[in-house]
Amino acid sequence: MFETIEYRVENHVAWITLNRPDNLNAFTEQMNKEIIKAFRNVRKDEQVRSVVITGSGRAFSAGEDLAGVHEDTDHAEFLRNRYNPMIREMAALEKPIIAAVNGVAAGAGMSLALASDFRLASEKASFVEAFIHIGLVPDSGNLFYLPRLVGHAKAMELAVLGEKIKADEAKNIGLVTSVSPEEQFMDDVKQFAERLACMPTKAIGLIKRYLYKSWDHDLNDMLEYEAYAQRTAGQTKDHKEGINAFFAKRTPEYSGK
Ligand code: T3D
Repeated sequence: MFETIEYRVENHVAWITLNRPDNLNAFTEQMNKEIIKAFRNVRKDEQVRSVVITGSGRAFSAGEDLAGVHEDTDHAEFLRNRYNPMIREMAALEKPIIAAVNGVAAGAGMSLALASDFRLASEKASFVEAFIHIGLVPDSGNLFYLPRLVGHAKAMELAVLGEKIKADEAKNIGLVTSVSPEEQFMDDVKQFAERLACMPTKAIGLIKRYLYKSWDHDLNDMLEYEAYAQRTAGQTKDHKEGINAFFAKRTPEYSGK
């Protein structure tokens, strides 16, 4: 079904693995399309309650496959057709996305990690805003997410200087949630993804939707959005289960409904 990625679902977690290890999982048009299709599968599949995106081999992703970039490439159309739909799909997905950054994340590979809701890093992970080294600007949502994650000054430094940062520094600047030893990394990712998949999925989706809204709305708007979101969350089975479990002094069993 897929040629450039692998897709599987296990314990309510969808695993998307970029699978062009010989090219450091650099993106091709087909890979962009397949990633979008995989995220659509996640959206439609009620069994899936969290999603992990990672890379096979030593890299997370080296960004666009530069073999496919030519002098006459229309860069705007390139982005509009291939990358922007992928980033929009991720932002609109009301389930948590975890980027399991196993190795280098460069260019649009870094953008993919930034557009995820959580970034977990292996000690082998690194991040590089590679665009500047080929005279381009960060794209695929990178200029949107980066300053929001690390602040304007750090975003400027990373994007303009294009220096590679290692996992520990990424943790220090708030880019990643955790750094794991290489041999333990996938177990840690699995545990984290399965933990999220057992949580109240609808509430997580609402949190994601309204955190995005908060970026261009004022306090009054947000108070109203929160009221709406809370009414929606308050009507879920998971809310009832949370209250029942609280009074019964037991661990809640959320169904994601
Ligand atoms: O408008 C548009 O153009 C579309 C939008 C584009 C978005 C973008 O992503 S632009 C940015 C594209 N990405 C890059 O510029 C990154 C280029 N790669 C690197 O800077 C480095 O390779 C890495 C930092 C990612 C990794 O460095 P390192 O030292 O671990 O590996 P390496 O030796 O540089 O690379 C290994 C091989 O992968 C090498 O091939 P070889 O010599 O073994 O045959 C290298 O050429 C190849 N490779 C790495 N990145 C890419 C690539 N081949 C094609 N495309 C790549 N992006």
